[in-house]
Amino acid sequence: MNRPPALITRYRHLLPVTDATPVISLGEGGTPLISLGRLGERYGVRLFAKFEGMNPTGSFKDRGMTLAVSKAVERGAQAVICASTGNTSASAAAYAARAGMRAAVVIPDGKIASGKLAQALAHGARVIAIDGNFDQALTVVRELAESSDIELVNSVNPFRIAGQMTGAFEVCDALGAAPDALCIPVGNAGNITAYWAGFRAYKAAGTVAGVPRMMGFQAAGAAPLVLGHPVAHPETVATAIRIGNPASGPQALAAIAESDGSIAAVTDAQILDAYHLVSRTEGVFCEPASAASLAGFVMRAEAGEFTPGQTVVCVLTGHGLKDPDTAVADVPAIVRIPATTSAIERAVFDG
Ligand code: AN7
Repeated sequence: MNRPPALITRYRHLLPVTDATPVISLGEGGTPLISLGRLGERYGVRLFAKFEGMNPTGSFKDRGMTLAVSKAVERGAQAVICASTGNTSASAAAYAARAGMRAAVVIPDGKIASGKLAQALAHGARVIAIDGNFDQALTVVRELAESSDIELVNSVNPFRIAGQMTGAFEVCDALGAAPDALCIPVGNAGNITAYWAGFRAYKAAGTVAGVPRMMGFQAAGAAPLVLGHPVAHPETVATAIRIGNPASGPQALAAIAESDGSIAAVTDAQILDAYHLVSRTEGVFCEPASAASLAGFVMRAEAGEFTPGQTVVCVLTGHGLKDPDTAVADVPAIVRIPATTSAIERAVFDG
C-alpha cells in the first residue's frame, strides 16, 4: 500500500524544521476521515471520525513522535524517554528503533493495555514499570531529562505538539473547511492543545475561514479539568486517559475558552457504550479512550447542543487492537458446534 509522504515533508512550511532536520518517518498521518452516517443522521448532523488508529503504531502519537525523534536526532541526543499510559511508549519505541536510538519508557505497572506493552517490547525499548501512576512517572522522567542528555518525548516536548497540529490540518483539508465542532478525548491534554494550535494556524494562513468549538472529554474517574483540581488516584477502563494531573491542562482550558468550547466528563459506561456502538454499527474499531470523544458527542447531541446540519468531527485517537482484553470482555459468546454444514447454517442465523 502506498502511504502519503512523511508528515514532516507534507506540512514542512508549517512545522519547525530546517534542511538540517533528518526525517525519521514511518509513513504517519494521512488517516481517513470516516463518515459516521447512521449516527450522524440520528442527531441531524454531519458526523465524522478522524481515525487515528490507522497511524503506523496505531495511535495519533506518531504525528508528534516523527517530529520529536527527528529533532532529537538533529541535536544529537543519546536516547529518548517518556512516561506513558501506553501509546506514547509504543510510538517512542518504534520511532527510536527507526532512528537507531535507544528508548526507555516508564509505565504504571499493570495499567497499560497489552497491545501497547507488546509494541514497546517488540521494538526493543527498555520498559520500566513503576509502582505508581502516569502522573508520578511523568514527574520522574521530567526530572531525569532536565539533568541528562536524554530527550523527553512526552507532549511537554513542543515538537510533539507541533507535529500533532497536522491532525487539524488533515481534517480541514478533507472537509475543505474547519468543522463546526471537534470532540476529542483529554488525558495529558497535549492533543487538544495541538489541534487548537493547528486550527488557529490554518486560519491565520488563510487556508480556512473559521475554527471549530473544541469539546474535550475526560473519563469521570480521571477528570481533573472538569473538577478544577488534580485527581490523586485516577481510575477508568480507558487506561490511556487514566491521568490525574494533565501537563497541558492550562493550554487545554485556554483552547476551550477561546473556541467557545467545553470540557465534560463521561462515565466508563458511556465510554463502553460508544465503543461498542461505533464498532458494531459503523465498522470502526477504536480503543476505549478514543470512544470518550464519541460518548461525549452523544451526550452533547442528546442535550441539543448541535444545530441541524452542522459538521462534527470525533477524533478516534487509537486502534481497538491496542486493548484486546477490553475488546473481548463484553461481547457475544463464541458459538461452539460440530463441523457440519447444517449446524453452521443454523448458527449463522440463530441468536
Ligand atoms: C488513545 O500514551 O498519555 O490528552 O502516555 O493514548 O494528548 O494526553 C496517551 C493519551 C487519548 C489522550 N487517546 O491524549 C500516553 C498518553 C488515546 C491516548 C489520549 C491518549 P492527550
